[in-house]
Amino acid sequence: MGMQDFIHVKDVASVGEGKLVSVRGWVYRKREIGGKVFIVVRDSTGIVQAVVGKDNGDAFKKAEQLNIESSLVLRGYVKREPRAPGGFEIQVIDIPWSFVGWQFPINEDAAKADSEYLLDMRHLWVRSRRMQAVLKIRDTVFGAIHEWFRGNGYYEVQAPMFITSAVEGGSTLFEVNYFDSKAYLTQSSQFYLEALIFSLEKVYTVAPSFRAEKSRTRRHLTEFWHAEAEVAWAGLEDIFTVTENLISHVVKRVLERNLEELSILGRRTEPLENVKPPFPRVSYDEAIGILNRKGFDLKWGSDIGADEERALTLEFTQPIHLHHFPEQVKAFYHRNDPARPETTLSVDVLAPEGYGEVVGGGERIFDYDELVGKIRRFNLNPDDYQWYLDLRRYGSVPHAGFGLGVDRLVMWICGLDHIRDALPFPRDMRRLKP
Ligand code: NSS
Repeated sequence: MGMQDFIHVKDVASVGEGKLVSVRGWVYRKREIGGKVFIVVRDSTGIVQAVVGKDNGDAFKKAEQLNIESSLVLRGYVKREPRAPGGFEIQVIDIPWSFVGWQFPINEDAAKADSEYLLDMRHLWVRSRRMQAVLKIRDTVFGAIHEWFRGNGYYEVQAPMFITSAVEGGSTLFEVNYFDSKAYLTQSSQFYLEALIFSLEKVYTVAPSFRAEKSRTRRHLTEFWHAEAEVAWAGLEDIFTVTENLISHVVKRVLERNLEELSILGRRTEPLENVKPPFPRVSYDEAIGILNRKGFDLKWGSDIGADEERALTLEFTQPIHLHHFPEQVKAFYHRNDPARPETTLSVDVLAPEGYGEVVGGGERIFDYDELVGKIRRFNLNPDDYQWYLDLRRYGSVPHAGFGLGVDRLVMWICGLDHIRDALPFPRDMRRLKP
């Protein structure tokens, strides 16, 4: 039997009444009433009801034995049936292949009762309609990111995952044994992208980043997918433009391709329909003002954490550019604003509806002495950044870039409560399996 002999479940309705079809899939639901077995069959495209009558002895016996998630191939005639999902069912004439297997360990009660159990069972739970919907949206998101960068003159590059110095601070570095010495897992490909702009000018990468996040929050993973870009001759203004266009493009593609999946997730589309450039710009100073008027008590210079971000984003219907953070809350490589040196030419993009930070970026220090001075001011050792400093010794240029947390973007687009549901096999401080 070749592939061409089978149709996908979503195409059953369009084949038309009376046609003989074969489908392959898994048992989504099964019940036996009035001498008939009703099987809801699931494949990667959807679900369809199939009916096996008692008069059909051989197929009936096979159907009776099936468990939830047993695999099967069935053949039958398409019939209009308003009560079936999708309005059509398959009247089965035979089941040429089935694998009954063990009792599936996840049932609806278990699913509702305990999210830890579902995480332990993630290798099986990825079959659920919810996970299927998230994974399809995630596919659109990754595809749209590549599409946008490639359509806008960026070269895709790859950076190493084993590295020797911190980009985003030592406290979240994962150390690994590297033969007779030690190495770390990368927190960000940024420094490598900075090296590559001198070759290719506009570069991007989509890769894992690793952070030893010791707290468990709704939006932190220890291994996350990072879409990062770096551009020669670019400044903060360019990062505003690039990030708002990129994010708007991704959201537009999801709205074009995934309305069905958004509906399976119960996700309202209206907040996504609002996403169009330009995004409102809010300076750090303005943000402190807004937040303190809303009852926070923030001093200038304090960090804007998850609670503050949530409150701030609820004031807007679009993602926002939060820019000009004080020096002390941003990593050492951020360029200070010459017009206001206590602040940096930095930006975070915050997703609306309380979701908060999905992007961090801005201008980089391109002057050698300024960079060495700031490394020292941050109590870091310039010797740890030798090759990075070389980029300021040879043909240095103003440049800027950013990192987009793709899992966080998927979390917001899907309207999920927790980042771990935005990817198939999440990693956090307590979870390395499955
Ligand atoms: O730490 S960032 O804010 N910035 C950087 O890593 C820069 N070196 C990127 C660059 O300019 N090339 O992280 C960027 C984004 C952040 O906004 C989040 O969306 C995401 O990466 N991020 C995370 N997602 C999930 N889990 C964790 N732990 C996490 N940390 C950052």
